[in-house]
Formats: sequence, C-alpha cells, structure tokens
Amino acid sequence: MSLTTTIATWIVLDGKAEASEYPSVGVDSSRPEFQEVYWRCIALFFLSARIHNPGNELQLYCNRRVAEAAPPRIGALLGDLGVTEVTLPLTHRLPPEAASRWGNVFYEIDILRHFAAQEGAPPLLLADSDCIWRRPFAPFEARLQAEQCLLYTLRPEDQKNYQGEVLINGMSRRRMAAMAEELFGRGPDGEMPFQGGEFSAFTVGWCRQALPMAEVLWDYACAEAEQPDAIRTEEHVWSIIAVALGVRPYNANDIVRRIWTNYDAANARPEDLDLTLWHLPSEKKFGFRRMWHALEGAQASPLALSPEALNSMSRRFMGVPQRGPRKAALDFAAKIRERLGLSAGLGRAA
Ligand SMILES: [Mn+2]
Repeated sequence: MSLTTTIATWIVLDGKAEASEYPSVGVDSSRPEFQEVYWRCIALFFLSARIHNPGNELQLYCNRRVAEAAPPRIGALLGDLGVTEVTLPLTHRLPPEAASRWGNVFYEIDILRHFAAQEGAPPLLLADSDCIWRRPFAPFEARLQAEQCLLYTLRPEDQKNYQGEVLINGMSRRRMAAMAEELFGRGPDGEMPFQGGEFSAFTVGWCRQALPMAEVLWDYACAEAEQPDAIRTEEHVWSIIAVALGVRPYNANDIVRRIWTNYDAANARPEDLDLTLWHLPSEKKFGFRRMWHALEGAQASPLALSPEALNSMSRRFMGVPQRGPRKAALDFAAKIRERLGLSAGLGRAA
C-alpha cells in the first residue's frame, strides 16, 4: 500500500435540533444557506488539493450521503476529482446548552476513531474545509513519517488573549497544561503551546496512541460542560494531547497558516505566498463564494486548470497577501447585502 498521505476534510450537516452558531458563518447551522457556505469551501478545498496533489487519495467525512446532501454540481465535482466519501455519524456532540457555538467540532474524535481502525493505512491529513491548497504536500511526507504528527501551533500574535489565565475559546492554557500533566503525566516544557484545530496530519500508529486520550478528554468535556475554563473545542483536545505525546510545537507552521483577511484583523503577508495551505476563516462567504461561482460559470472544466492558474485565482479571490480594490468593494457590498437581507427577514417574521 502506498504511504502517500490521504488528504481529508469533513462536514457535519446539522438537523434542526442540533443547530448551533458559528461566528464567521451565521446563527443557524441547520439552514441550507449555512450549509452551502461549507459545500463551496469543500469544492475549492478538494479542487485545489487535487490540482496540487494529483497522486494523493482525497477523502470527505460526512454524517450524510454526499449524493443526497451536497448541491448537485458540487457532488458531481467531488466525483470527478475522485474524492472518496466516508459516511460517519457524529457521536461526540456536546449538549446544546454547553455548545451554543461550534456544536459539532468534536466530530474529529469520530474521525480519529474511524482512522485508528484502518489496518496499514497511509497517514491522514485532516484540515478545515475553508482552506485552499497552494502547493503539493509531498515535500513534507518525510517529516510526517519522522515526527508521526504535524500540528499548526498558533503564535501569540496570531491569537488574541494568549496569556495563561485568559480563556481561549473557553479554556485557559494554564488549565490545558494542568490536564496534560495530571491525566497523562506530561506537561509542557515551557509555555503551553496552543494548537489550531484547522490542520493535523498523523500516522495510524500515532492516532492509536492519541485516540484513548481524546476519549478521556471528551469525558471531561461532557462532565465539565457547565463549568468555566474547561474543554470546549477540538483545539483544546489537540493542544493537550500534543503536549502529552511530545509533538514538537510549530512543526507544521511552515505548511499552513490561519490568515485573516477581513477589515479589522487582517494579517496576510507576502510570506504567505510560500505556504502550502491557506486557512481563510473570514473568506467563507466572500472569496470562496465568488471563486466557486467564477469556476462554475466558466466554459472550461476547473479540473483543467494548471497549478499556476489556480494559484493566481486564489490569490486574487482570497486577497492574499493583499486585497485588491475590486475585492474590497465586492466584500463591502456583500456585507451590506447580508445586513439588509437579515433585517428584511426579521421584518417578515415580525
Ligand atoms: Mn476554519
């Protein structure tokens, strides 16, 4: 079996009862408009993954069948790209009162469990769907084999409120360090590194060590759901496990970066052009939407794009390292339309 890494992302399609809020997308994750935002990201994630990584297996984890859940053109594209579908129910969901935001991010534990059971599988690279591939992963295969797990560690300047006592999405780094030490006997050497949940790559062997730890942490997340300073997101789980298993901090930071391209917090920079993967949380409803529509409306098949042509599109549509005046105007107009749409909707309801 080939040892070439499988490139994967995931989507959980919430029903009405499980809906929760995702700050950069919207208030109700069960609505089709909300889910289409993610489907467009998935389309561009896999298109860019395929164009830059023609030999890698591509995998989509989803709690429903793609054929019945995806917009038809995106479902068809995934087929053309050779994306393998893994239908996997979400079994790790915090109770709604504990998770008004990001209610389904512990799906990654379901994915770990599924992957750990694969005999002799090649490594798995699991990324958020709001990521765009810019280069092949091949140069990092040897590092992944050597280190067994690669993670993206947020630098203090990339993360607001980085100090020990401050809660990062609901949990302090001090508490993460304490849990690693108390539960697994190994804390951080110095500062507690905070791992971004948007990127992880690991071997089956590493995953089999991590999975029972993730299950223990999941039990704590449930037991402490009503408590302040406790596990709330997959990032907390990744951060604790990484320390406990001695993953070298920052070992994927030359591969991927969380790039903010919106008005108040923009941090894109020229060096981002050297990265392999861009994580673009603020482009879900802007760059991803427009780039997908541009490709969908084009005569030629998007699969025929060269890596260079694709990169020049993603650079322009995502505004990295700089947002051009046309994108700035379109983003602004889209924001205004969204506000108007929202208030019109409220007006009808009232
Ligand atoms: Mn993301």
